[in-house]
Amino acid sequence: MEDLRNLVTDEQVWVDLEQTESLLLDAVVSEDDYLTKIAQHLLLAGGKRFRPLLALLAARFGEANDHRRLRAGVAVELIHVGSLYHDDVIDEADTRRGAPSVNANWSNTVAILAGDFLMARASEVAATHLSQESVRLLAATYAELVEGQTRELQLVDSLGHPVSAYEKVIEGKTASLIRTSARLGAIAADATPEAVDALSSWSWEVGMVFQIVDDALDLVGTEEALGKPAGSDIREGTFTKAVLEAARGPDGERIRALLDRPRPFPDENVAEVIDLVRGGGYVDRALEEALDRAGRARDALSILPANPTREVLASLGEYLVRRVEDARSS
Ligand code: GRG
Repeated sequence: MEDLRNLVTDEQVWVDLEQTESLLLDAVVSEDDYLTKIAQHLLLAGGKRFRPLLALLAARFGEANDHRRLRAGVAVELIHVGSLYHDDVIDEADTRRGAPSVNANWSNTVAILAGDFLMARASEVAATHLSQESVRLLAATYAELVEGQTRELQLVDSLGHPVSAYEKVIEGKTASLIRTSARLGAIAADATPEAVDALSSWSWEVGMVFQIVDDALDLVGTEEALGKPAGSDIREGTFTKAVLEAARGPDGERIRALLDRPRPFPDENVAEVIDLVRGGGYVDRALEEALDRAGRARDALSILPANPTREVLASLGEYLVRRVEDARSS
Protein backbone atom coordinates (compact mmCIF):
# COMPACT_ATOMS: atom_id res chain seq x y z
CA MET A 1 0.00 0.00 0.00
CA GLU A 2 1.18 3.41 -0.91
CA ASP A 3 2.10 5.11 2.32
CA LEU A 4 0.25 8.21 3.53
CA ARG A 5 3.67 9.47 4.59
CA ASN A 6 4.66 9.75 0.93
CA LEU A 7 1.54 11.79 0.26
CA VAL A 8 1.72 14.14 3.24
CA THR A 9 5.21 15.60 2.99
CA ASP A 10 4.57 18.37 5.52
CA GLU A 11 6.81 17.17 8.38
CA GLN A 12 5.02 19.38 10.93
CA VAL A 13 1.88 17.30 10.52
CA TRP A 14 3.77 14.12 11.48
CA VAL A 15 5.43 15.84 14.44
CA ASP A 16 1.94 16.95 15.54
CA LEU A 17 0.64 13.42 15.11
CA GLU A 18 3.35 12.05 17.41
CA GLN A 19 2.30 14.54 20.07
CA THR A 20 -1.33 13.62 19.51
CA GLU A 21 -0.36 10.03 20.26
CA SER A 22 0.90 10.76 23.75
CA LEU A 23 -2.04 13.10 24.45
CA LEU A 24 -4.37 10.27 23.45
CA LEU A 25 -2.82 7.83 25.90
CA ASP A 26 -2.82 10.48 28.66
CA ALA A 27 -6.48 11.34 28.00
CA VAL A 28 -7.64 7.85 28.95
CA VAL A 29 -5.66 7.46 32.17
CA SER A 30 -8.00 6.63 35.06
CA GLU A 31 -7.50 6.44 38.80
CA ASP A 32 -8.23 2.78 38.26
CA ASP A 33 -5.25 1.02 36.64
CA TYR A 34 -7.46 -1.77 35.32
CA LEU A 35 -9.61 0.73 33.41
CA THR A 36 -6.52 2.56 32.11
CA LYS A 37 -5.14 -0.70 30.73
CA ILE A 38 -8.35 -1.53 28.92
CA ALA A 39 -8.93 2.01 27.69
CA GLN A 40 -5.40 2.12 26.24
CA HIS A 41 -5.63 -1.36 24.72
CA LEU A 42 -6.96 -0.40 21.27
CA LEU A 43 -4.94 2.82 21.15
CA LEU A 44 -1.78 0.79 21.64
CA ALA A 45 -2.91 -1.84 19.14
CA GLY A 46 -2.43 0.62 16.24
CA GLY A 47 -4.86 2.21 13.81
CA LYS A 48 -4.25 4.62 10.96
CA ARG A 49 -5.10 7.78 12.93
CA PHE A 50 -6.83 9.01 9.79
CA ARG A 51 -9.20 11.31 11.71
CA PRO A 52 -6.51 13.17 13.71
CA LEU A 53 -4.51 13.45 10.50
CA LEU A 54 -7.46 15.17 8.81
CA ALA A 55 -7.87 17.50 11.79
CA LEU A 56 -4.19 18.46 11.59
CA LEU A 57 -4.26 18.97 7.83
CA ALA A 58 -7.39 21.12 8.06
CA ALA A 59 -5.73 23.13 10.83
CA ARG A 60 -3.07 24.22 8.33
CA PHE A 61 -5.70 26.55 6.85
CA GLY A 62 -6.02 28.61 10.02
CA GLU A 63 -3.82 31.32 11.48
CA ALA A 64 -3.49 29.81 14.96
CA ASN A 65 -0.84 27.22 15.62
CA ASP A 66 -1.42 26.24 19.25
CA HIS A 67 -2.28 23.06 21.17
CA ARG A 68 -5.99 23.22 20.23
CA ARG A 69 -5.42 21.53 16.87
CA LEU A 70 -3.90 18.55 18.71
CA ARG A 71 -6.87 18.43 21.08
CA ALA A 72 -9.22 18.35 18.10
CA GLY A 73 -7.39 15.26 16.84
CA VAL A 74 -7.51 13.65 20.28
CA ALA A 75 -11.25 14.26 20.67
CA VAL A 76 -12.20 12.77 17.29
CA GLU A 77 -9.95 9.73 17.64
CA LEU A 78 -11.36 9.02 21.11
CA ILE A 79 -14.90 9.12 19.70
CA HIS A 80 -13.81 6.84 16.86
CA VAL A 81 -12.06 4.31 19.09
CA GLY A 82 -14.88 4.41 21.65
CA SER A 83 -17.30 3.49 18.88
CA LEU A 84 -15.00 0.60 17.84
CA TYR A 85 -15.19 -0.85 21.39
CA HIS A 86 -18.95 -0.84 21.10
CA ASP A 87 -18.97 -2.03 17.50
CA ASP A 88 -16.91 -5.09 18.44
CA VAL A 89 -19.48 -5.99 21.09
CA ILE A 90 -22.29 -5.64 18.54
CA ASP A 91 -20.42 -7.73 15.95
CA GLU A 92 -19.01 -10.21 18.51
CA ALA A 93 -15.62 -9.54 16.93
CA ASP A 94 -12.55 -11.51 18.00
CA THR A 95 -9.90 -9.15 16.75
CA ARG A 96 -9.47 -5.46 16.05
CA ARG A 97 -6.41 -3.69 14.68
CA GLY A 98 -4.69 -7.08 14.57
CA ALA A 99 -5.04 -7.54 18.35
CA PRO A 100 -7.64 -9.40 20.40
CA SER A 101 -10.73 -7.22 20.76
CA VAL A 102 -11.61 -6.08 24.28
CA ASN A 103 -14.90 -8.00 24.32
CA ALA A 104 -13.07 -11.21 23.35
CA ASN A 105 -10.12 -10.72 25.70
CA TRP A 106 -12.08 -9.43 28.69
CA SER A 107 -15.87 -9.28 28.29
CA ASN A 108 -18.72 -7.39 26.66
CA THR A 109 -19.35 -5.52 29.91
CA VAL A 110 -15.76 -4.34 30.10
CA ALA A 111 -15.78 -3.30 26.42
CA ILE A 112 -18.98 -1.28 26.84
CA LEU A 113 -17.66 0.45 29.96
CA ALA A 114 -14.30 1.24 28.33
CA GLY A 115 -16.06 2.57 25.21
CA ASP A 116 -18.18 4.83 27.42
CA PHE A 117 -15.06 5.98 29.22
CA LEU A 118 -13.39 6.99 25.94
CA MET A 119 -16.51 8.89 24.89
CA ALA A 120 -16.60 10.67 28.24
CA ARG A 121 -12.96 11.64 27.97
CA ALA A 122 -13.48 12.90 24.40
CA SER A 123 -16.18 15.23 25.74
CA GLU A 124 -13.93 16.34 28.58
CA VAL A 125 -11.03 17.13 26.22
CA ALA A 126 -13.33 19.14 23.96
CA ALA A 127 -15.04 21.00 26.80
CA THR A 128 -11.69 21.84 28.41
CA HIS A 129 -9.74 22.92 25.35
CA LEU A 130 -12.08 23.63 22.44
CA SER A 131 -14.93 26.00 21.63
CA GLN A 132 -18.56 25.50 22.58
CA GLU A 133 -19.34 25.03 18.89
CA SER A 134 -16.81 22.17 18.77
CA VAL A 135 -18.36 20.52 21.83
CA ARG A 136 -21.79 20.79 20.20
CA LEU A 137 -20.47 19.40 16.94
CA LEU A 138 -18.88 16.40 18.64
CA ALA A 139 -22.07 15.63 20.54
CA ALA A 140 -24.13 15.89 17.35
CA THR A 141 -21.66 13.63 15.55
CA TYR A 142 -21.81 11.08 18.36
CA ALA A 143 -25.59 11.01 17.81
CA GLU A 144 -25.08 10.59 14.06
CA LEU A 145 -22.79 7.60 14.63
CA VAL A 146 -25.43 5.95 16.77
CA GLU A 147 -28.12 6.75 14.16
CA GLY A 148 -25.96 5.27 11.39
CA GLN A 149 -25.29 2.12 13.39
CA THR A 150 -28.98 1.77 14.31
CA ARG A 151 -30.00 2.15 10.66
CA GLU A 152 -27.48 -0.53 9.72
CA LEU A 153 -28.96 -2.94 12.28
CA GLN A 154 -32.37 -2.54 10.70
CA LEU A 155 -31.01 -3.41 7.26
CA VAL A 156 -29.16 -6.56 8.31
CA ASP A 157 -30.07 -9.61 6.21
CA SER A 158 -32.17 -7.52 3.82
CA LEU A 159 -31.35 -7.37 0.11
CA GLY A 160 -34.53 -5.53 -0.73
CA HIS A 161 -33.86 -2.05 0.59
CA PRO A 162 -32.86 0.80 -1.73
CA VAL A 163 -29.18 1.69 -2.11
CA SER A 164 -30.11 5.14 -0.74
CA ALA A 165 -30.87 3.49 2.62
CA TYR A 166 -27.36 2.09 2.68
CA GLU A 167 -25.95 5.49 1.76
CA LYS A 168 -27.69 6.97 4.80
CA VAL A 169 -25.95 4.34 6.93
CA ILE A 170 -22.48 5.24 5.71
CA GLU A 171 -23.19 8.96 5.98
CA GLY A 172 -23.97 8.44 9.65
CA LYS A 173 -21.44 5.87 10.66
CA THR A 174 -18.42 7.13 8.73
CA ALA A 175 -18.74 10.41 6.82
CA SER A 176 -20.12 12.35 9.79
CA LEU A 177 -17.06 11.84 12.01
CA ILE A 178 -14.63 12.34 9.15
CA ARG A 179 -16.29 15.67 8.37
CA THR A 180 -16.24 16.65 12.03
CA SER A 181 -12.52 15.79 12.21
CA ALA A 182 -11.64 18.31 9.50
CA ARG A 183 -14.12 20.86 10.80
CA LEU A 184 -12.83 20.68 14.37
CA GLY A 185 -9.22 20.99 13.20
CA ALA A 186 -10.02 24.06 11.11
CA ILE A 187 -12.05 25.69 13.91
CA ALA A 188 -9.26 24.95 16.42
CA ALA A 189 -6.84 26.85 14.18
CA ASP A 190 -9.22 29.82 13.87
CA ALA A 191 -9.77 29.30 10.15
CA THR A 192 -12.33 31.62 8.53
CA PRO A 193 -15.95 30.39 8.33
CA GLU A 194 -15.53 30.10 4.52
CA ALA A 195 -12.47 27.88 4.92
CA VAL A 196 -14.23 25.78 7.59
CA ASP A 197 -17.16 25.24 5.23
CA ALA A 198 -14.94 24.35 2.27
CA LEU A 199 -13.04 21.84 4.39
CA SER A 200 -16.35 20.46 5.62
CA SER A 201 -17.63 19.86 2.09
CA TRP A 202 -14.31 18.32 1.08
CA SER A 203 -14.15 15.98 4.08
CA TRP A 204 -17.76 14.87 3.70
CA GLU A 205 -17.01 13.53 0.22
CA VAL A 206 -13.69 12.06 1.42
CA GLY A 207 -15.57 10.31 4.24
CA MET A 208 -17.97 8.75 1.74
CA VAL A 209 -15.04 7.70 -0.46
CA PHE A 210 -13.36 6.19 2.59
CA GLN A 211 -16.35 3.94 3.33
CA ILE A 212 -17.13 3.05 -0.30
CA VAL A 213 -13.49 1.98 -0.63
CA ASP A 214 -13.66 0.01 2.62
CA ASP A 215 -16.77 -1.78 1.35
CA ALA A 216 -15.14 -2.51 -2.01
CA LEU A 217 -12.01 -3.84 -0.31
CA ASP A 218 -14.14 -6.32 1.57
CA LEU A 219 -15.25 -7.72 -1.80
CA VAL A 220 -11.98 -7.69 -3.72
CA GLY A 221 -9.12 -7.55 -1.20
CA THR A 222 -6.84 -10.48 -0.48
CA GLU A 223 -6.92 -12.04 2.97
CA GLU A 224 -3.35 -10.85 3.39
CA ALA A 225 -4.25 -7.22 2.64
CA LEU A 226 -7.44 -7.29 4.72
CA GLY A 227 -6.14 -9.22 7.74
CA LYS A 228 -9.37 -11.27 7.52
CA PRO A 229 -11.08 -13.28 4.77
CA ALA A 230 -12.90 -11.29 2.07
CA GLY A 231 -16.67 -11.11 2.35
CA SER A 232 -16.94 -10.43 6.10
CA ASP A 233 -19.71 -7.89 5.47
CA ILE A 234 -21.75 -10.52 3.60
CA ARG A 235 -21.07 -13.06 6.34
CA GLU A 236 -22.48 -10.56 8.86
CA GLY A 237 -25.57 -9.99 6.72
CA THR A 238 -24.45 -6.46 5.82
CA PHE A 239 -24.98 -5.97 2.12
CA THR A 240 -23.11 -2.99 0.78
CA LYS A 241 -23.79 -0.96 -2.34
CA ALA A 242 -22.23 -3.29 -4.93
CA VAL A 243 -24.07 -6.32 -3.53
CA LEU A 244 -27.39 -4.47 -3.34
CA GLU A 245 -27.04 -3.34 -6.94
CA ALA A 246 -26.01 -6.80 -8.14
CA ALA A 247 -29.10 -8.21 -6.41
CA ARG A 248 -31.19 -5.96 -8.67
CA GLY A 249 -29.32 -7.03 -11.83
CA PRO A 250 -29.43 -10.09 -14.11
CA ASP A 251 -27.81 -12.34 -11.46
CA GLY A 252 -30.16 -11.11 -8.75
CA GLU A 253 -32.19 -14.28 -8.50
CA ARG A 254 -29.08 -16.44 -8.00
CA ILE A 255 -27.65 -14.00 -5.43
CA ARG A 256 -30.88 -13.98 -3.46
CA ALA A 257 -31.03 -17.78 -3.55
CA LEU A 258 -27.45 -18.05 -2.25
CA LEU A 259 -28.21 -15.71 0.65
CA ASP A 260 -31.77 -16.80 1.38
CA ARG A 261 -30.95 -18.95 4.43
CA PRO A 262 -30.04 -18.41 8.06
CA ARG A 263 -26.48 -17.30 8.74
CA PRO A 264 -23.69 -18.41 8.87
CA PHE A 265 -23.66 -18.73 5.10
CA PRO A 266 -21.55 -21.58 3.66
CA ASP A 267 -18.15 -20.32 2.42
CA GLU A 268 -18.95 -21.42 -1.14
CA ASN A 269 -22.13 -19.32 -1.17
CA VAL A 270 -20.20 -16.22 -0.05
CA ALA A 271 -17.50 -16.92 -2.66
CA GLU A 272 -20.07 -17.27 -5.44
CA VAL A 273 -21.87 -14.07 -4.44
CA ILE A 274 -18.53 -12.23 -4.50
CA ASP A 275 -17.74 -13.67 -7.95
CA LEU A 276 -21.12 -12.57 -9.31
CA VAL A 277 -20.82 -9.08 -7.83
CA ARG A 278 -17.28 -8.62 -9.15
CA GLY A 279 -18.03 -10.28 -12.50
CA GLY A 280 -21.05 -8.03 -13.03
CA GLY A 281 -18.80 -4.96 -12.71
CA TYR A 282 -20.58 -3.69 -9.59
CA VAL A 283 -17.40 -3.16 -7.57
CA ASP A 284 -15.90 -1.18 -10.44
CA ARG A 285 -19.07 0.91 -10.62
CA ALA A 286 -18.86 1.66 -6.90
CA LEU A 287 -15.24 2.73 -7.35
CA GLU A 288 -16.20 4.99 -10.24
CA GLU A 289 -18.71 6.64 -7.96
CA ALA A 290 -15.96 7.01 -5.37
CA LEU A 291 -13.79 8.72 -7.99
CA ASP A 292 -16.64 11.10 -8.87
CA ARG A 293 -16.92 11.97 -5.21
CA ALA A 294 -13.15 12.45 -5.00
CA GLY A 295 -13.52 14.96 -7.83
CA ARG A 296 -16.29 16.78 -5.98
CA ALA A 297 -14.11 16.80 -2.87
CA ARG A 298 -11.31 18.42 -4.87
CA ASP A 299 -13.67 21.03 -6.34
CA ALA A 300 -14.76 22.07 -2.84
CA LEU A 301 -11.21 23.20 -2.12
CA SER A 302 -11.13 25.89 -4.81
CA ILE A 303 -11.77 28.77 -2.42
CA LEU A 304 -8.80 27.84 -0.24
CA PRO A 305 -5.36 29.33 -0.86
CA ALA A 306 -3.37 27.23 -3.36
CA ASN A 307 -0.59 25.77 -1.23
CA PRO A 308 1.08 22.36 -0.84
CA THR A 309 -1.46 21.25 1.82
CA ARG A 310 -4.33 22.01 -0.56
CA GLU A 311 -2.61 19.81 -3.16
CA VAL A 312 -2.40 16.98 -0.62
CA LEU A 313 -6.08 17.32 0.23
CA ALA A 314 -6.95 17.46 -3.46
CA SER A 315 -5.28 14.11 -4.07
CA LEU A 316 -6.49 12.31 -0.96
CA GLY A 317 -9.77 10.96 -2.40
CA GLU A 318 -7.98 9.40 -5.38
CA TYR A 319 -5.28 8.07 -3.07
CA LEU A 320 -7.98 6.22 -1.10
CA VAL A 321 -9.41 4.69 -4.28
CA ARG A 322 -5.92 3.55 -5.34
CA ARG A 323 -5.76 1.52 -2.12
CA VAL A 324 -8.26 -0.88 -3.69
CA GLU A 325 -6.08 -1.46 -6.74
CA ASP A 326 -3.13 -2.25 -4.46
CA ALA A 327 -5.12 -4.72 -2.36
CA ARG A 328 -7.04 -6.44 -5.17
CA SER A 329 -6.59 -10.17 -5.49
CA SER A 330 -6.80 -10.07 -9.30
C1 GRG B 1 -20.69 4.82 21.28
C2 GRG B 1 -20.20 6.68 19.53
C3 GRG B 1 -20.77 5.37 19.89
C4 GRG B 1 -21.37 4.71 18.93
C5 GRG B 1 -22.13 3.51 19.11
C6 GRG B 1 -21.05 1.17 17.49
C7 GRG B 1 -21.55 2.49 17.00
C8 GRG B 1 -22.63 3.15 17.75
C9 GRG B 1 -21.09 3.03 15.91
C10 GRG B 1 -20.03 2.37 15.15
C11 GRG B 1 -19.67 3.11 14.00
C12 GRG B 1 -18.60 2.39 13.26
C13 GRG B 1 -17.83 1.25 13.84
C14 GRG B 1 -18.31 2.83 12.05
C15 GRG B 1 -17.26 2.24 11.22
C16 GRG B 1 -16.29 3.31 10.95
C17 GRG B 1 -15.07 2.81 10.29
C18 GRG B 1 -14.91 3.15 8.85
C19 GRG B 1 -14.15 2.14 10.98
C20 GRG B 1 -12.82 1.78 10.48
O1 GRG B 1 -12.06 2.95 10.57
P1 GRG B 1 -10.52 2.96 10.23
O2 GRG B 1 -10.30 2.19 8.96
O3 GRG B 1 -9.92 2.12 11.44
O4 GRG B 1 -10.06 4.37 10.27
P2 GRG B 1 -8.53 2.33 12.21
O5 GRG B 1 -8.40 1.09 13.05
O6 GRG B 1 -7.44 2.48 11.20
O7 GRG B 1 -8.70 3.56 13.05
